[in-house]
Amino acid sequence: MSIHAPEKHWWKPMDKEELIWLSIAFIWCQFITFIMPYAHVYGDHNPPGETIKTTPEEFGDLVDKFIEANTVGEKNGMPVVEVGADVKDVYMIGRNYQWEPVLKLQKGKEYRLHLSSADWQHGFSLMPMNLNMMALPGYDYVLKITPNTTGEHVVICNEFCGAGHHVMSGMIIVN
Ligand SMILES: [Cu+2]
Repeated sequence: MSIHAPEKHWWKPMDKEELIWLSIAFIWCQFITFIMPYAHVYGDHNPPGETIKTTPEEFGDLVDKFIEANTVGEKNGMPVVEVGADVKDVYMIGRNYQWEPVLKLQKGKEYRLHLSSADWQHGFSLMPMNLNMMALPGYDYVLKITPNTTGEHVVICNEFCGAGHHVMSGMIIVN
C-alpha cells in the first residue's frame, strides 16, 4: 500500500508545448519510416552487388582453383592473378591473416569481385579509395566494381580478427 493514493485523474490534458513536441516526434517518425525503405532501394550508399550463401570450404576451393588457373606471377610470396578479357568474376579470400590472392585488374573493365572469409570476421578495406566491406565466413559478397585508378592499391583488414590482424593485408594492381 502506498503512502499517498494516486490522484483519481492522474493525467492532465496536453498543453501547447507538449502538443508541439509530440507533433514534431510524430512527423519525424513518419519521415524515418518512409526514408529507410526508400534509401534501401534508391540510396547509392548500398554496396552494389549480391550476397550468395556458401561455406568456408566451398569458397576456399573456388579461390584455390581460381588461383591455380590464373596465376601470372608472384609478389612477396603471394600469387598474382589475372583473368582473361572475357572473364568478369574474380575472387579474394581473407584467411590466415592475409587477403589472397593479389589481383591484377584492367582499368575501365567491369568485374564481379567475390569476397569471403575462410575463418572468422575480416574487413576488406581498399586504400586509398576507402571502399569498405565486411567479410564473414559462409557468405560470398559479390561487388560490382570498375577500377578507375591505375597503380598498386593496398587492401587492409579493418575488423579486429586476432593476433595477426595488424599485418593482415592484400593488394589489387590496376593496369
Ligand atoms: Cu583483421
